[in-house]
Amino acid sequence: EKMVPASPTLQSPAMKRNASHGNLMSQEIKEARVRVIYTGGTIGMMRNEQNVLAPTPNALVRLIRKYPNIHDEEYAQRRFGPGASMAPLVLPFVEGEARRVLYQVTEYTPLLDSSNMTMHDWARIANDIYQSYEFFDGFVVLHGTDTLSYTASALSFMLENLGKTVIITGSQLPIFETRTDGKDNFTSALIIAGNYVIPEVCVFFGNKLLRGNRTVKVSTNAMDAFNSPNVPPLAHIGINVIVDYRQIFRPCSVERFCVYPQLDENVGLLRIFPSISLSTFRAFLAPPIRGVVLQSFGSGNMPSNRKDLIDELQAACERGVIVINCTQCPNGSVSARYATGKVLFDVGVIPGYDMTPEAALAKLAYVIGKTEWSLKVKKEMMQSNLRGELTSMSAPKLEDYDLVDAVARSLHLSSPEELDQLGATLFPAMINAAVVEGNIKKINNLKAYGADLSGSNHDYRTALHLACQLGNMEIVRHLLHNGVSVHIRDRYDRTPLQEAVSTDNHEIIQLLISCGAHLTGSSRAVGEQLCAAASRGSLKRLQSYQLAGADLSLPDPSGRTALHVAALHGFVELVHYLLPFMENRHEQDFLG
Ligand code: ASN
Repeated sequence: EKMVPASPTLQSPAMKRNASHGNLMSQEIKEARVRVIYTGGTIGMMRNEQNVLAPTPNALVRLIRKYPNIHDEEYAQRRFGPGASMAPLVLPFVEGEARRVLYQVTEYTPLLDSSNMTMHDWARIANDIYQSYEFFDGFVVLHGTDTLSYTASALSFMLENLGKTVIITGSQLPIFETRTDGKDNFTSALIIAGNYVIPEVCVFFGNKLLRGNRTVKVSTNAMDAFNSPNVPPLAHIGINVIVDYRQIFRPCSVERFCVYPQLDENVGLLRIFPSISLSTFRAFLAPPIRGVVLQSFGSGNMPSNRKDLIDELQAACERGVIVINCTQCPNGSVSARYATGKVLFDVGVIPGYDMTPEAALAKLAYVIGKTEWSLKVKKEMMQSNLRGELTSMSAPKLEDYDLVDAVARSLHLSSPEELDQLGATLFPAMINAAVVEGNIKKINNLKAYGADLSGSNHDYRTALHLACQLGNMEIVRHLLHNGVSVHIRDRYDRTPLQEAVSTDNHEIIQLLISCGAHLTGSSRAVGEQLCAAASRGSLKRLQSYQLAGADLSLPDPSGRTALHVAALHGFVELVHYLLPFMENRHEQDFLG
């Protein structure tokens, strides 16, 4: 089953009633669906008999249902019928956002203090996101703060070609307490996951959205517990949500989303300190270790007068252990500026640039776990920017905003907010003009000027919507190779894939599908479209839906399928085409 709302758990009897009776209520404000994976952490903890905080099973959802700020019971009752205890929760509509967020919470057993989490728990989260990927617009993972940065880093690597928003959050004080950061963190994460396509594993904490693999926990006390020392936040939440689209890291490979959960656990963090003993050092590097994050001093330095240690490192590298050099400083990058640093590079240690120790460790576990990569490729990958986790020295600098600046000057606009606003208005229009012209050079120029190629206009339509509508395969391919999102839905809920289906461009449909695009909307609506195509005798449209992944046996609201309609109109060719897709349905379905 591929359609988002057709998920069995999300389609209650009342939803079906509303849809089949043409109830327009749900159409007034569009909805987004977010899956919440609740793994544990302070956010859902309560005090136990010993008066310490511990996870409390089966409490979070029960209590959320009573909090009108987090759950709109009235809307839920209208939408799903009274007493539907398994129905999704509903975030009250937030003024200024495009969609109302429906969310479904999956509570893990056992709930964990994140200090108890292991790599197996990371794999469980990754697999759960994978299993339900097409049913939801975005994902929120509720997690303890202690090891949150490790999980965020690991997930960023394990979720390959991610196209949807994944946000990990938690809190310093439980959501049930009078003073809590849990409520704000949770609701903001839901709003962003449901309304913004940010194809990264992010961390939301203290009013900031951070790239997950750049985060570190910096405070045991402050509500602002996480920091991203080497890159600015992806978004800030004040009265409004302000996303910095230029910071978003977009996968540029035309491939489908998948997960790689096989991590290698034989990795470790080795923090150098003055007078570290050879025996400690040697014990750490001994088999079965396969990857080591060497946390060196300053800009990547090591006591170069300790030949005993350097020899151990060289021997380890020669045995095939991958040793990656990261600094102990929270901020900045390693480089071979000093003799004490160069000595490491000379014996085969790899630079980790400005990766956090958490990201470097998770990346090592992922890269070493990749069975299809040779040792050489693994070493190259450790130094490459895979998910925005490191700033390599060769990264090109973004050109200045001079185009927008010129317009801004003539309009007498000057503040950074005004410039951003102007860019967000001008760029989509200019990119669209270049798409209409079919001018790839212009698109590239605009990108160099700082335009976000996934940016949308006031109808939330992107350049990819337009290129698909126009059927320009070359531009579609170019946009996809530049990381443009396939999942953005416009004001009328249309995705680029729907544009390609509506214009029966099979080549483009196939390309979008290979990039992870999928149909959205209810299965009933697709059934209706299939019947409409059959009534027009349009074989091509039926083929378009089939290529887009639709089940051609889906019925319309009256229970008729495209085959019924084709038979009724005597379209023999269509009947022949459709029959093989009806295998799963009972013969009786077609009687009469
Ligand atoms: N010990 C807790 C945990 O990591 C801390 C928290 O969530 N604030 O699960």
